[in-house]
Amino acid sequence: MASPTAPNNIVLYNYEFSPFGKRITTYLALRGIDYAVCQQPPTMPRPDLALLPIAYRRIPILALGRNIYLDTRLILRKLETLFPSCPKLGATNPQDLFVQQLLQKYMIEGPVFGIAAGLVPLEVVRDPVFSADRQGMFGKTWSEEELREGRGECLSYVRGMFEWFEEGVLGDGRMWVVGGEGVGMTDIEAIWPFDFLTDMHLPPDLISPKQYPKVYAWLARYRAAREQASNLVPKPTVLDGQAAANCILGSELAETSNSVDEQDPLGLKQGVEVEVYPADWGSEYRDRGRLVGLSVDEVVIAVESKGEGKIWVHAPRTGFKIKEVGRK
Ligand SMILES: N[C@@H](CCC(=O)N[C@@H](CS)C(=O)NCC(=O)O)C(=O)O
Repeated sequence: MASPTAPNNIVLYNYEFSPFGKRITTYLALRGIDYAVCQQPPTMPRPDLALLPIAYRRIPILALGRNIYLDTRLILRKLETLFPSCPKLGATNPQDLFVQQLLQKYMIEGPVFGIAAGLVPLEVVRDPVFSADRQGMFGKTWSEEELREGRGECLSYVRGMFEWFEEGVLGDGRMWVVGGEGVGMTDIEAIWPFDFLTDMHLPPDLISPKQYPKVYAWLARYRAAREQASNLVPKPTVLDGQAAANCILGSELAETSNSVDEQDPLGLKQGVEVEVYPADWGSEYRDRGRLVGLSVDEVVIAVESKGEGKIWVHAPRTGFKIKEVGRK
């Protein structure tokens, strides 16, 4: 039997209820880009990724050929430059693009996910495997008691976000954040915490379609568009870990640009051995390789994959640390 292949050479490592993963699956569906998915458990270990090998523990991760992209900010940026025959979703005029970029920074680089995660149902942290796995994430222990105590503060913050969108950008009755006929990248950047939060048990006397009809209607339009788009494209090809690794290691590098900015304040030279890891959480999971590329907004390292040649791992600069191995 022929070995399975990944449509468009894309393999997405994801788990179904990942709020970040949904940013990518929604984007791919809306653009009609076909891909393969390798489903991951919501907690460590993730042996499928060790086959590559990737140390980074967050989800999602996207492979395009032998290039592996970490973090949805970078994944969306890369995908937006590819597949020119599928209409792109990014804002096109400078003001809208700035709004899109600011929303991304606030929603991902700001406190939003940490606060939203503080509202997960208590059943979730009653699972000892889950709470042990997430120890230390956002400086929390993920005990039931801690979650109960923090709930009021998290709800106040989240209510403020609903209020802000209801009275602010959606206040004039528009359908989408920067206008237009359909979901744009700005909606993808802005909506995912609302999408995540409204799947949890928010108190209906505080946050519901009654208090925030415009936000809920926007979310309903977004979910309907996602559903409709998903029905128009083939279902993603599902690959197990070995098949996914075979597809990736059996392909070529899809991106080979490799310059290191000599002006970069870190003063790193091309070819030095570095570790790349998230700055906020999961920092003990470090990818190590030779520095291939460094720019204001991206770092690229070549990682040796046991007898299978090198893969390139790409990460955004913001939110990631780069350390030269052996340098004090
Ligand atoms: N900034 C990252 C955040 C990714 C992230 O924090 N993912 C979480 C939620 S889906 C996760 O992977 N949690 C599970 C884990 O760390 O193992 C992105 O945009 O991709």
